[in-house]
Amino acid sequence: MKTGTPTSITLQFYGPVKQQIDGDDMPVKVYRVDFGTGSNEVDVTNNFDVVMHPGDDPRKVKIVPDTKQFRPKYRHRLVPITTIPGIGETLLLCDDLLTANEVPVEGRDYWVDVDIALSMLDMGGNSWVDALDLVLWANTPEDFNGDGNADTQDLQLIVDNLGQPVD
Ligand SMILES: [Ca+2]
Ligand SMILES: [Ca+2]
Repeated sequence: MKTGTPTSITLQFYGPVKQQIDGDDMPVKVYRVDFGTGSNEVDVTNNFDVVMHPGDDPRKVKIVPDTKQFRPKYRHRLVPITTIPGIGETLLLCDDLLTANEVPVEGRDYWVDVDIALSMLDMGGNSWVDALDLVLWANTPEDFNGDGNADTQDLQLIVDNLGQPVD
């Protein structure tokens, strides 16, 4: 899946799911890896919160940024915890089963590429990434890729997308 900067990512399972322990513990791990190379994996689970059953759908688990956003220009790997977790972690289990045994959800990874939302780069708001946006950035640098610094990496994102229309 490729998308602009998402405000949340919702996983939908085949059947109802539940956390082993109710609470704010994350039953899904979130890792961030470099776009392209897929290397330098970092566990960023602590940057996110979980919302179980958004929209009252028992099959859904929503991952919402807490302190940080889904960082643009990174690939995110979401992994439901299906084996005995560490301290403070909780398994993601199937719910409403016809057996008394607890069964973890199927173990699989979900990959999400987070791209820059071009609308972020269109600082002038004329629906194009253009030279005006370079000028505006130079006057008021913005941090597009969410690394905490407004620097030449962010300026380069405008340069890389010059001439692109904004939806
Ligand atoms: Ca513009
Ligand atoms: Ca930046």
